[in-house]
Amino acid sequence: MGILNVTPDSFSDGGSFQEQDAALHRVEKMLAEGVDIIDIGGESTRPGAQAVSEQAELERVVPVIEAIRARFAVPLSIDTSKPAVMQAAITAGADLVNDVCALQAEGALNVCASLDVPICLMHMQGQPRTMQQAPQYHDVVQDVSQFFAARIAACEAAGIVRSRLILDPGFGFGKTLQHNIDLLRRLDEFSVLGLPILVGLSRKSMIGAVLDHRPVEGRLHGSVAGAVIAAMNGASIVRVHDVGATVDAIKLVNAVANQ
Ligand code: 9MG
Repeated sequence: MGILNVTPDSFSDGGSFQEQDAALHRVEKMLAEGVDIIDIGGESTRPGAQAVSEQAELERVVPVIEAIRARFAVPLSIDTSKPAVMQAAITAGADLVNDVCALQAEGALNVCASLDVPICLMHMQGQPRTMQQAPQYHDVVQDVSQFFAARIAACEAAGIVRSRLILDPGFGFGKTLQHNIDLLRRLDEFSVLGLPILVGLSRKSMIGAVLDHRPVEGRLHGSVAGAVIAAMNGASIVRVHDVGATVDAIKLVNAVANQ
């Protein structure tokens, strides 16, 4: 899964021709590098990020989804927690909902029940603005598993069949470095839930922390290593910035796994 952030340039509030053109070029590059799914987001979920209004998010993502859909057949994922954005993005041609809030926003379960697409439920402790202040778990893998079980039950109660769900432990979302490492090492423990696992580690601060506080531009090799470990420990989807390097690495994982 390749990441496409649709955040405004300094001259507009989103949706300008230049931004759309840049997005299409990035999609072309990711396709040439072998991407399988493109995840489109109009609101940053980084620690401390500012919230974006529903209207602004719609204006950023919908024209980009329409433009990509008109030119390319690649599956598109919408990275949002807002029910109205989920609905509009799927109508515009997106194929999957990626929700870092696991459909906990008011109305999200009902909207998704009415949409016939897969949904990624991500675990987060706290809220993006404050989540890294003091994350605490009894046992991070057990606690995240319990969260998944509760969200799967909420989805089923709302009429979303289990087979539509993808689970994501949410690396960096209310986790210390040790929590992230424990999740990556023990990722295979989530396989008992019988659903595909999505992992996003690309360029995250846990990679920088392991590499002696390496800035984001220097995290390519660490990110690829993280994707390889995730794939070897059961991830079906890895969400990345650097598609070409990751595709090569995952081909090796698959060649060994399929022997
Ligand atoms: C939007 N976003 C940022 N990081 C992410 C992650 O790790 N997983 C998913 N599913 N989405 C993410």
